[in-house]
Amino acid sequence: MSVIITVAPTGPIATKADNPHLPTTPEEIADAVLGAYRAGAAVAHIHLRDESQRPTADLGIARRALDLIADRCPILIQLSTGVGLDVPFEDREKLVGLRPRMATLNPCSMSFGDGEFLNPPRGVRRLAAAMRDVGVKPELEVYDSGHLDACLRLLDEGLLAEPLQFSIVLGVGGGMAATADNLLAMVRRLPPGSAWQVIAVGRANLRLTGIGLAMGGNARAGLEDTLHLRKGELSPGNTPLVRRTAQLANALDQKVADVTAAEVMLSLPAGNGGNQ
Ligand code: KMH
Ligand code: ZN
Repeated sequence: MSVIITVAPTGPIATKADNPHLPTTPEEIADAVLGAYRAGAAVAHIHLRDESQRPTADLGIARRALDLIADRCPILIQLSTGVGLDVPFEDREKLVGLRPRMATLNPCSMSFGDGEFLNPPRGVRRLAAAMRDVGVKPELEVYDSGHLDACLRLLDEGLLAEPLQFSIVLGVGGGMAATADNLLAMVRRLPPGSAWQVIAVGRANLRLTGIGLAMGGNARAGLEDTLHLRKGELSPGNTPLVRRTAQLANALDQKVADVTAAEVMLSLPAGNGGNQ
């Protein structure tokens, strides 16, 4: 049995003030992705930052990051359309025009820590249709049980195609708490044949990632989800987090999927002239 490791090198919130090893420029992000690829990651979940480290949907910055990554390694790109809490939905959805192999689709609006994450129903449908029309596979980020029902409605409407691909996000303030009970309840409800991974944010990251692997899920690792390697110890980059996740999988007698295996496991449409 193989597991796919996705590296999430930079998220929407932390800055270098929180962890100086957080990559924020396209060059730093590409270098971080290369380190993660060498440590076993087959997918890279990508957020961009501007010169002030703010989350951005700037197409030039995104294009540059994707090109630099492609120069370094053949990792599969999953572009975040979540981008950041203060970036308008209309700007976020334009990223699909860069035609990454995958992009995130966040199905519902929600409180997100002290902020708001806006994913209006009409915009979500428009984004799902755009992904379907250009052959970008959606990675569905569900933060609560009702978000799964919203995804199943999109499936009924023909805006998504099976097999579906889910991230079960645990530990965001405003979403499900990071508990094994919540994870199990979600996994039980996924359509048969769905690919899934845990995104466990913050302190519960290691424990819930391990539980997800033991349950047969894929895994995500990186500074987007936790800045720490263990309590009180900042991770000196993304590679140590990816390496530890690969070791965890190996200890469970699971192989780490390479890019070719991951493409098959995720039923990715063929590359369409965009980025990996
Ligand atoms: N950090 C995630 C929990 C996305 O990438 O589409 C939220 C997020 C969404 O970043
Ligand atoms: Zn993200």
